[in-house]
Amino acid sequence: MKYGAVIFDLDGVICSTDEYHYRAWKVLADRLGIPFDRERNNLLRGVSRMESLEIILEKSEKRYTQAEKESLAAEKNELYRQLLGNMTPADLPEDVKRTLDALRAEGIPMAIGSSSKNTPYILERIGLGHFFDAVADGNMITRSKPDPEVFLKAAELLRRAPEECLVVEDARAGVEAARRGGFACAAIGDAKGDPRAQYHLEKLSDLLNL
Ligand code: B16
Ligand code: MG
Repeated sequence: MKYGAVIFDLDGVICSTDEYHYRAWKVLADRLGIPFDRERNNLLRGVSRMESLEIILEKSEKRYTQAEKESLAAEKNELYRQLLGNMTPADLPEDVKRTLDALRAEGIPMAIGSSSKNTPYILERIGLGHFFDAVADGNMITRSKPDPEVFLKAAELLRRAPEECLVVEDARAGVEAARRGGFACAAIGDAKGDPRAQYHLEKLSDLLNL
């Protein structure tokens, strides 16, 4: 690994909670009669809960008040947390575990940079509650990706400059956030083909060849 530190996105990179976000939003959208599918769900990757709701409501004919929106976002989060509650360390994919262990053995500092306010709970569920050297998440920022704030916070906590760090992202908004913050980026999953990323990973362990 030629970088001095690695900052991982959480949903869709470390674990498949992106699937749970989709399922929870889908229940809500169906209840409201709003068209929503997996392709539209990709627009929500890396963006905050309220911004995700706004994107979903773009397809609604009804106008919602701020209080109604807050209640809808809370309803989705409740559904999402029920799904998270079933997660165990077995939900940490073997390839991810092997990659994290190999980077740890190399002595590479590692952080999480996630827009999710549920980050501490997810890390605890999958057995990584104490693994990372730093965690920057949706509770610590005011602007979500594509703003670089969460990655800059993670780098600051690691005491590394952006150019020393590699960001790993599955969201197009996250790839853009890395670029704006001056970070190199390895894209995976939905963002894999994004030309703004320097590296394109089939699987997380491809990081070990960089
Ligand atoms: P929460 P990441 C992001 O996490 C998700 O990709 C995005 O879909 C979600 O809306 C956002 O977290 C906020 O999540 O509702 O749990 O606060 O990809 O940046 O790890
Ligand atoms: Mg993600």
